[in-house]
Amino acid sequence: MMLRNKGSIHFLKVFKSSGFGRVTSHFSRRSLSTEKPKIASHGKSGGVGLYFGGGLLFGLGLALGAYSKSSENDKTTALSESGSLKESLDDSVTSLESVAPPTYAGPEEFNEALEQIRKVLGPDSVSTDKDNIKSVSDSFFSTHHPPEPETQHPSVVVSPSSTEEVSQIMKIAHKYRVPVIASSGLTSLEGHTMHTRGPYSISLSFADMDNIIAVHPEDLDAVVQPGVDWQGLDGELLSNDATKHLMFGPDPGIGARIGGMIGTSCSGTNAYRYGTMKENIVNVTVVLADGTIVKTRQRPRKSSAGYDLTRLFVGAEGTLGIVTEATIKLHVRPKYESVCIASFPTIADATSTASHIIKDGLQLNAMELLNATTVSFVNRFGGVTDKDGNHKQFDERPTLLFKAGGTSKEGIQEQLDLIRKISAEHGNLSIEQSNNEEENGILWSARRNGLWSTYDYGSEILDDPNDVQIWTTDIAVPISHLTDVIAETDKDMSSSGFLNRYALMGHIGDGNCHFLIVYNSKDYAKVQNAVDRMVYRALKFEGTCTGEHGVGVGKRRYLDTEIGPNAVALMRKIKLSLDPRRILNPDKVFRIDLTDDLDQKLSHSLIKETGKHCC
Ligand SMILES: Cc1cc2nc3c(=O)[nH]c(=O)nc-3n(C[C@H](O)[C@H](O)[C@H](O)COP(=O)(O)OP(=O)(O)OC[C@H]3O[C@@H](n4cnc5c(N)ncnc54)[C@H](O)[C@@H]3O)c2cc1C
Ligand SMILES: *[C@@H]1O[C@H](CO)[C@@H](O)[C@H](O)[C@H]1NC(C)=O
Ligand SMILES: *[C@@H]1O[C@H](CO)[C@@H](O)[C@H](O)[C@H]1NC(C)=O
Ligand SMILES: CC(=O)N[C@H]1CO[C@H](CO)[C@@H](O)[C@@H]1O
Repeated sequence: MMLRNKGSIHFLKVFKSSGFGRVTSHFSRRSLSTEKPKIASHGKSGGVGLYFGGGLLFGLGLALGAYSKSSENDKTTALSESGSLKESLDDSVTSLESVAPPTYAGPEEFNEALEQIRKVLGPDSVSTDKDNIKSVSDSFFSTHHPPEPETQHPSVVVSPSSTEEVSQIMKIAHKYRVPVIASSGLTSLEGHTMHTRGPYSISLSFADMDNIIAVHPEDLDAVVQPGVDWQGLDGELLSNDATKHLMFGPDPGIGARIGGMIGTSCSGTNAYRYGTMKENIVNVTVVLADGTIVKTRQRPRKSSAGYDLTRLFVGAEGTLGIVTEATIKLHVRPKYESVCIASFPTIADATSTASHIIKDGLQLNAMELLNATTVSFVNRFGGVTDKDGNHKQFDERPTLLFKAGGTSKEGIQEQLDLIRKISAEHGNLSIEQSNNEEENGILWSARRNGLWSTYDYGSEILDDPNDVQIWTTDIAVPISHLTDVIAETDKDMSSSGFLNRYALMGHIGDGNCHFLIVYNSKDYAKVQNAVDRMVYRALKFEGTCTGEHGVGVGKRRYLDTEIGPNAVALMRKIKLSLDPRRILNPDKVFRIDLTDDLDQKLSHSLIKETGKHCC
């Protein structure tokens, strides 16, 4: 690479071997039809534009780099060391200011791409059906909705059935610069699958890639396609004698599938015991932006062979590559499991009980916190019935739910006795335990029905019952700070007008909690401000803006504060290295375009439709 000194033109070698020659010529063609980027050239010569594609050399020797072009007409960014464009291609990180706005396919290129995809997949796997497109464009329970719904949707839903087909699709999308957004279960909550660059955009659906390819009981793993949903997987494992003693740990929203679960690095109530998605993936097959297929590693449970490419893709939200197969860890299902539910006078009593249990080293399978309001929403709307068919009423107090598991009933009873003892020391008001599977389900539904009950509650108390919005936030802090964060947030929320309009649910054993706020659209700004304060509070306590839901578009604004601008710029460097054309799920996790004003526009994003998508 050649780089001249300050004030002069940066000139970069084109990587011939990796198809960048094609890229360059295509780019020149495309750029003629693109709107004028807002970043001006500061280079002394003024005439030489340079497009920056990143330049990170990653473990497998992915051929990556930047390329240049030098035509007076090319209205793309010139990199220079003057003004705000101070970074060079040799820098270790990529600032937002140093990259030109991306350019994407217009209608003609899109149609050409689509024609080619149809040829590869056959017409049945390519749908332009209105309802199909609608179903992948937004969901009523998402915290964020496309601010420009008339354009921010895909024009097609493509459903591949193999890694090879995904690779073909990506080659074509790469060639024509078509944005591709993977969708699996579509239960993510932060606007993860928003087609910000629609309508000439592809929704890549994994509905047809839902096979369990192999289960290896002795190795405690399974190889699955991204369209496998976690409950379906559980059912399959249970239905076979050779595998019924096995389970998969992560348990996010009902309907979530492996591809999206990897995308968000989800967890759920089981993470306390079995870890998050990050700890439960052995290796993955991914298709990169240009169609390259990579297997991240072999199948042993541990390996120290090189960079951890597997985890590069877990939690990447479909921005770095498309997961087409995953080897997942299985665990031995507890032979016996019991659920126990205890109520307390205050949230602080409940959280100190939890801390006490952790300190004592009691290894439970799950430990969940519900606020009094959450329990009351479940009582009213959860529709839980006890074993005699009567409406089940839970004690409307701050509540802890526990799951204890083990190889013998005695072992479990020992754990339950300890829970009872510790709970009593912290002033428990009631405590109830299950005695069989059915009762497990009944008690656990207090947790499971939390979100939907809160939503239903919204339609009862809000001014406009036809405009129920739900803001599902997710913060995590070191366990010792959870009580303080909750208490401060509680005070803030009730004094800023949200009294009895929010529910609290916490994966307390992980220091992770969710506030679910119901509101009418007109109050958007008020909620956003309260959530901002909540997140910055969590950051102050050394926490994170998201413990498990991920960033999507909703939490991009907090990352700079949480991990620092350099860490974000490093993520951007990786993104641009793997996906130089920025076609994979654009605008998620962090900004890739200086001219992107999505954050301001999100406040206009509302949804009027009601009706449940799943469950
Ligand atoms: C009622 C309810 C309860 C929930 N509870 C929890 C909870 O307890 N814990 C929790 O963690 N989450 C929870 N969630 C959130 C949600 O279930 C998780 O984020 C889940 O991981 C999303 O999976 P999905 O298949 O629906 O992903 P999608 O929404 O389809 O996609 C999520 C992200 O992954 C990307 N993606 C999808 N497929 C692929 C692929 N093949 N390769 C690469 N990227 C891909 C997408 O582009 C997107 O960025 C809940 C949601 C709901 C509605
Ligand atoms: C994991 O590695 C094994 C062994 O190389 C391979 O057979 C398998 O296909 C890999 N799994 C994935 C999902 O890449
Ligand atoms: C704790 O719960 C148990 C069982 O419901 C109850 O008997 C006991 O009185 C409770 N403790 C207090 C302090 O209320
Ligand atoms: C943190 C939290 O959600 N607190 C609420 C718990 O429930 C009580 C009683 O309904 C509310 O007053 C709190 O604000």
